[in-house]
Amino acid sequence: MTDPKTLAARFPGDFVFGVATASFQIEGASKADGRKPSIWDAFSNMPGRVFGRHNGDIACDHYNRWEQDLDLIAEMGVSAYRFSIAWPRIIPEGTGRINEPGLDFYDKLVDGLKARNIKAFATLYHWDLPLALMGDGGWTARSTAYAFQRYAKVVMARLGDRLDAVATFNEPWCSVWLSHLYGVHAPGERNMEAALHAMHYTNLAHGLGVDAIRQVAPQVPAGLVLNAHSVIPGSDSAEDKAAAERAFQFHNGAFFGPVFKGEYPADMMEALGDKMPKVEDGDLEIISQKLDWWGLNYYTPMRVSANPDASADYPATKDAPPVSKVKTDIGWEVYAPALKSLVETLYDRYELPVCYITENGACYNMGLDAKGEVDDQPRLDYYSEHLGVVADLIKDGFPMRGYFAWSLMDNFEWAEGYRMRFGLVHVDYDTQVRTVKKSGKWYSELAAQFPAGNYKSA
Ligand code: IFM
Repeated sequence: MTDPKTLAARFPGDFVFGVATASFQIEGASKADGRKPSIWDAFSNMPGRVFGRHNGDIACDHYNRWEQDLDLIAEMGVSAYRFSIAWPRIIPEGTGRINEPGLDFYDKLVDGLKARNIKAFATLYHWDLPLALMGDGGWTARSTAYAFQRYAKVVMARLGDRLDAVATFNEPWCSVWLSHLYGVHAPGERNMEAALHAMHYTNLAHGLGVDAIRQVAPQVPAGLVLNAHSVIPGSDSAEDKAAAERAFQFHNGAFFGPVFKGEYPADMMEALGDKMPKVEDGDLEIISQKLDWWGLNYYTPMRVSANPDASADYPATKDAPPVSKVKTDIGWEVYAPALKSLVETLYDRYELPVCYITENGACYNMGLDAKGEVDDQPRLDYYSEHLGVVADLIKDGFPMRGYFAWSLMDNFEWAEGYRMRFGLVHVDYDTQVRTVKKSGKWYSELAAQFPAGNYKSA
């Protein structure tokens, strides 16, 4: 483990150290003040979709405890908070009526951050699509992209004067492939044609969202958060290397291509183009507007080998075995060098603006010990190792501007329910008591040193 002071010396004084959460994962109060169901309320209440049929009805009760939670961030000395806004609180049916009490909640939250001198990094979409939009096909419908644009305008008109940064989407890979192709996330579809429609309309919604931000609150730096995959071939064979390139195009190129190059990957389109929706004139220009920043969420590498099955869908790959023996409790390989090579590869292939690591962290499920403390040394080691890589990237000249730990506190881990814990802060779901873990204390010692004196502003 690295001493926080030694590590701090490797970051510029204006580097942003923050913590991250998302609305559905922490807020609870799913029926309060005019909120209507999202696709995750429906999905989590269906048998067999989420572990233990856990749902977001109460979660961390953050909707009622937000002041205490912001106090906790401030006490930890953390100076930035990345949170998401729940579309079903703002426009409960997705289109139509605007729900003022929903806007009031985020208004108070942002004021609360400002009062505590904490930077506000908002995400407009972290997967809680208003359920009513499924009537039109959800993300497989072009109309959802325009509904998102209107929602983005409404939010930015109300909060834009106080936000430090805004992202349109969190991890479109999850709300597209994991939700419409692999069936793991809401709405649980397994269909390539549907997934390709969701891909294009999500990309379009991102571009229309950027338009909305620039029209209503042009002073707020606009970005997009991507969980880019560090794709590593399972062997040196030509087949596995080709498989890794296909996987790169499918998992990364499907989003980075249109957003940062104004085009979909050619091989992918050759293989899957007949299942694509119509890409209308002007769509790619809307999608590829210049961004002020981008966010990288990184946890684990993706190792692939070629799938010899001739009938396998593009990208025709199989999982290859992990190299590192260290795994987190959710089963993800711990391998920090992949973060370094991922950033290098992405800056090599695309013209990218400045970067924030908008999520990084580890799942370990240890609870309170007899002394009422949580000794989560493996999480602390994970942070220490990955932050060392971020410092190396800075040393190598990459424009890394900040780092957000995922997550501030244990929360609803999607299909895994509450059994998987990513928090720096432990949550007792019976009592809602928050306990800062050993990793949280360590992170706080590091983060509290920022912003440091004499830093140059961006
Ligand atoms: O909990 C999620 C988060 O919502 C998005 N990024 C990955 C995290 C861990 O799975």
